[in-house]
Amino acid sequence: MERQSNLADLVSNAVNGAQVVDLHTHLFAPQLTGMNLAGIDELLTYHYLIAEVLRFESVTPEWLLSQPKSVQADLVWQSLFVDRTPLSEAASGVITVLSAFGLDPQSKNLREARAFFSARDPVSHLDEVLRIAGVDHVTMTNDPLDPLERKSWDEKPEIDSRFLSALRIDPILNDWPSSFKSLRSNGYDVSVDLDDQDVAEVRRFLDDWIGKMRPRYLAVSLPDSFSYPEDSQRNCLIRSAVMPTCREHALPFAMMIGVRRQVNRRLAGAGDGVGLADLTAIERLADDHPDNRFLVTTLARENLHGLCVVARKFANVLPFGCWWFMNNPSLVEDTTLMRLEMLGRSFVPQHSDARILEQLIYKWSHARRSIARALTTRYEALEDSGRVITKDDVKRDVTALMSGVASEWLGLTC
Ligand code: RAT
Ligand code: ZN
Repeated sequence: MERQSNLADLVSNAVNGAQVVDLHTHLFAPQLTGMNLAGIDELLTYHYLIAEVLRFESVTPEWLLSQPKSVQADLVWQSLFVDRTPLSEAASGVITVLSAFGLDPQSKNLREARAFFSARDPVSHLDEVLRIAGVDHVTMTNDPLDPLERKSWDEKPEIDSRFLSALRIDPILNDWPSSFKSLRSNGYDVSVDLDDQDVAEVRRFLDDWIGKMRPRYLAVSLPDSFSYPEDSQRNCLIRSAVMPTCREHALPFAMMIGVRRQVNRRLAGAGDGVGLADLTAIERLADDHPDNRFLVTTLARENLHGLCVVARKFANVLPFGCWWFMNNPSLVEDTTLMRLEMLGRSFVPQHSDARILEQLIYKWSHARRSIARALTTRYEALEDSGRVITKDDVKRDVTALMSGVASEWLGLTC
């Protein structure tokens, strides 16, 4: 069959023109003051780049991390962008951002970029970044045990409606013996034992913060060793506090599985690794809780196929994003193609995980390229089988993938 010669263009125009709902970032609404990161020094000291520069420079992590941000950024620029070609995904992302603002990506120093970013008005800069990135909604990661963040929420801010909240509960689920003390100091009558009364208090804590933050989901990142069922404090909390709370408030539970925290402590925020998880935990959890919905992503590439199989068995499991070490164009394309083949369009191909505002620009423009390529491959296979792909087919699928499915799971469409 003769192929519509412009199929690839049709798809890439549709994907590039689609507005995005970003399911997971580390950005904050402007009203949550003191938490927002932006500008060239932040971009260059992103923890992905800190790990990379330490592969080339003979400085110790302790020395590098003790320097002011501007010194760290100068070294990263010199090492990864001037002395070498910025080949890695994280480095090429900075090039995409500079180019988007008409800044010289070949510059020998950061003078021009620093002057540019420091002259920006924060309000119009935010608008422009969202416009260039084509992002409608940005989901934050909100930690009620972070003192700075708690203070902001307690002031009852009127949050910019483009920002959605997500209640992140890592410390509670991953380290109860320490986090119970934080809950106690916030007025919850809990003990290290985690008895019935403690669980009731955790539920009160979650209810209170759901009331304050109005989150779109509850979230946790989990180690590769995560297992369910299991006799552990984490599982007791998931079963007796998280599941009923999510049901009561009609919220999904997002699980990001496979991180091995601090495999190299000397690298601090850049020191986390990856491990292969056992996905029978998700099967059992989804089976035991048919009335709960689970947003799931895994960090190990080898887990992504298994996750598709789990999602085929459990409609209450939604695979999302190519998380962190998976966020590389080749892996995003590969993963998206596999998910299309196994799940149709019932998944969310990517989230940005942006920590620095301008990263939205590169994370989304790069993801769009990979998603468009994967979708084109699927359409070509369909055309080879005899189905004609129309402009309307493309628009409908692209809208679902870039915003529709995420909107539905985030409750934006009700
Ligand atoms: O991608 C990242 O920036 C990681 O450091 C993590 O923040 C990860 O995305 C997470 O949410 O735990
Ligand atoms: Zn993240």
